[in-house]
Amino acid sequence: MDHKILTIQDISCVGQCSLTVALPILSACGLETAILPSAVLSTHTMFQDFTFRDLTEDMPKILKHWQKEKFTFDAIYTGYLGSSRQIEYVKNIFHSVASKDCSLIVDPAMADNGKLYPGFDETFAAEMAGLCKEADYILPNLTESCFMTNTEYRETYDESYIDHVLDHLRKLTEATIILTGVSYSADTTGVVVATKNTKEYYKHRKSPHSSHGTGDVYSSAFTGAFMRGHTPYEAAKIAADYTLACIEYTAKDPDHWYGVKFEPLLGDLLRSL
Ligand code: PXL
Repeated sequence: MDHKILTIQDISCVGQCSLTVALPILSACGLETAILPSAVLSTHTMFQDFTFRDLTEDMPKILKHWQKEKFTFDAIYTGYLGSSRQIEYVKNIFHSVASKDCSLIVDPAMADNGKLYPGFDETFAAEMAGLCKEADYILPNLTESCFMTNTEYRETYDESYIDHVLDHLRKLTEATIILTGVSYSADTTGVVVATKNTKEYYKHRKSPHSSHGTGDVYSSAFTGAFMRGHTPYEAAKIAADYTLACIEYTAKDPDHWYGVKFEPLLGDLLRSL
């Protein structure tokens, strides 16, 4: 039977992030994808003067209709959420429309480079930690991990620091942890995939360029590969290779600062599945 996914995150109309990334990637992976927009923004929040329409009020009504139709989903993948109250609704949605073996995949998209995105505070980070507690798979970067576990954020570190962060995350949740952007040397970075008593590291080349929205490309590709039957580690590796290729492709156009050009490389992602 084909898998059905529900993804819950915002629509940033312009900016190559959240739903405008997740939907094309998951669809290209051959997965039927339903969406629940958490908010509609004119652009993502790295632009000045963006508009923001919060769709929290619509969520219970949408859920009620879906329950009447008896819709269920085999995975629920959440990204950027607009408010603390939305996190409560997302928990509710998960309990109401999850199929028997549904995976809850949470990307706590709220922070990077040691800082929370505009509009978020530590209370929101604590609520997001509550959602990660209920998840089966979480995809935080190091900044998000530190905010959710009240751990000191470091720019440079060694493996013992990462083990310390992982221990805090393991106390927070029983989910499989996919910790992104773990870099032990200037020209390499990678992803750690950890469970209660396992830890694997996939190391790859580090691009000197950073692009906005790479986390969304990564989490969407991970979800696509995982739902196509790959193990979490294989899916983490497929997503890392694809994201790196997208960053390097985007870097060829130095004026393109606001997002990742993931579209021309979708064919490569499909061939790796
Ligand atoms: O890429 C994460 C993201 C998603 N949605 C919105 C954002 C961001 C990051 O800044 O602003 C609205």
